Amino acid sequence: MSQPTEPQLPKDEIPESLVRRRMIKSFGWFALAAAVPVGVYEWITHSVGAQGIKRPFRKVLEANEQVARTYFSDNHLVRTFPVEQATKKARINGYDGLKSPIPEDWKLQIDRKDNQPLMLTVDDVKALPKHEIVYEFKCIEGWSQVQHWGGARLSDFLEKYKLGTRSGNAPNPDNTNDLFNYVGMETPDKGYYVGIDMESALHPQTLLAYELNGQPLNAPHGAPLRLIIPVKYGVKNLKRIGRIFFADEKPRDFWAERGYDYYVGL
Ligand SMILES: Nc1nc2c(c(=O)[nH]1)N[C@H]1C(S)=C(S)[C@@H](COP(=O)(O)O)O[C@H]1N2
Ligand SMILES: [Mo]
Repeated sequence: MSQPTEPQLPKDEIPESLVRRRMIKSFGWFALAAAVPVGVYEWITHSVGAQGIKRPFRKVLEANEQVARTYFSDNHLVRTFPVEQATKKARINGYDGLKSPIPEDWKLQIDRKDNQPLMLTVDDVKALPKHEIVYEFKCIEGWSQVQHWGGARLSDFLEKYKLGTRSGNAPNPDNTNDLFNYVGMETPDKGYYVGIDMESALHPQTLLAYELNGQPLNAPHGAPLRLIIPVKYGVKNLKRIGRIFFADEKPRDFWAERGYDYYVGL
C-alpha cells in the first residue's frame, strides 16, 4: 500500500509553521477553524511581536509550556493491580516485524544527531533501576488483560544516555522546549514501527521491558526488548525494538498508516 509521507515545510517558513503546529497540537484544526474568524486572522497576521513570534500566538506558546510541565509529573498514572491478579497466560497478538528470527548480532540502535548511533545491549538496559508494573493491557481489537511487565523506565534511559533533546543534554523539566516532539521505534527488519509523543514516552509508567511475569521475554512477546506504554493501546507497544530515534515531525506509524488514530491514548 502507498505510504503517506509527512509534508515538508519550506525552510523560510519554519518559525511561523512551528507556532502554527503548536497551536494545532493544543487545540486541533477544528477548534482553530471554529475560533478564528477571518478578521481576527488578519489582525493576528499583522501584529508581529518580539522574537518574530506573532503576539497573540505567544500566549498559546506560554499555555503550551504549562502543558509541557506535566511531562515530568507523576500525575495521570494508569491504574495498577496486585501482582496476583496478573494473568499467567498473556495473549500474543501481532507478528509484524517478528517474522524472521531475532538477529544474532542484535543491538539496540539509538540514532543521535551529530553523533554515531549508540549500540546497546539488554544488559545496558538492565543496569538501570528495574520497575515492574501490573496493569490492564488493552488491545484496540477489543480484548484486555491484566499483565505483569518488568524493565527500565524509558525516561531513566533517556536521562542516562542524554537522549531526546536537541541540545544533547538529558531531558530537563525546566526546558521542555529542548525536547523533540516524538520518539520513533522500529523492529530490526523495519516490518513494524511506531511514533510516540514525547509526553507519553517520558511518562513514569513507560518501560523498556525485558520481563513478563518475572521471566525473560520470549520472542513472540517481543524479546529481547519491547516497549510497554500503559497510557496507549497495544498497537504502540512495539515488540523487538531494533532502532530508536527522535524527531519533531511525526515518525511513521504502522497502524496509523492503516487508518487508526495516531495517538491512540487511553
Ligand atoms: N513488532 C510488533 N509489535 C507489536 C505488534 C506487532 O504486530 N509487531 N502488535 C501490537 C499489538 S496490536 C498488540 S495488541 C501488542 C500485543 O502484545 P503481546 O503479543 O505481547 O500481547 O503488541 C503490539 N506490538
Ligand atoms: Mo492490538
